[in-house]
Amino acid sequence: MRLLLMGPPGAGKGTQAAVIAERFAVPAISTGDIFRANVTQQTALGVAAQTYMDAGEYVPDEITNAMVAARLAERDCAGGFLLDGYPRTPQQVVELDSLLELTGVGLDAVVLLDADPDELVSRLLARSEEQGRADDTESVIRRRLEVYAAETGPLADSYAERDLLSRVDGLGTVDEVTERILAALTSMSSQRTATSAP
Ligand code: B4P
Repeated sequence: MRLLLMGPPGAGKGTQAAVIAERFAVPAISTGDIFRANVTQQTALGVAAQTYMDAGEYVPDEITNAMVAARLAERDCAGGFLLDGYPRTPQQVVELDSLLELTGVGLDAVVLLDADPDELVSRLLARSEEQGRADDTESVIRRRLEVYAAETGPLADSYAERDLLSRVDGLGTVDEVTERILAALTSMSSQRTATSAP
């Protein structure tokens, strides 16, 4: 299973990625988590990423793409992976396509999780009380939502044109959303089987 999980900040990508990846026994790869781990350890990558993250901006493509290429080359990704929060820009889509082309495999599905902006803001503010993440202040959250709408939202169309996209409502309990994602993946897989049947 090679799966992408997309969606605005707060839609529940990180939460669902852990559950869905476990279900399919593939690694969940969150670019946000990798950046945060590097920021905590103050590596060169973390130092380069921190200013962008704290402001709610995307880390530049060349940094992000190199990091993902290195991660996908690790042995645990050979049988599949779930990418959470990557790609987020057109250049990242191009990079991922060429990485997959090199290995001769394609994506199985792209799940777009969505929820209305008020719900997104309130979830992230609740998280800021629990975890104190530097980018979960209200002004930075609003900026992250703007950046998502301008740069990442439109990418869904290109995956829809390739018949890879499934839109899933991110409102409801975590279990309800998980069930919706699994149902969407099953439905996409049966449609493909029906289409490819002689
Ligand atoms: P991320 O860590 O990916 O941050 P995010 O978009 O806010 O998603 P996150 O996974 O944290 O939130 P989620 O929706 O799961 O990225 C952080 C930063 O890293 C970016 O702003 C950027 O600077 C940089 N970055 C990352 N990837 C990049 C890339 N590809 N290119 C460039 N820069 C990149 O969940 C949010 C909250 O909702 C959680 O607290 C959760 O508990 C709660 N929640 C989840 N499901 C719920 C439900 N059903 N009901 C109620 N609450 C729920």
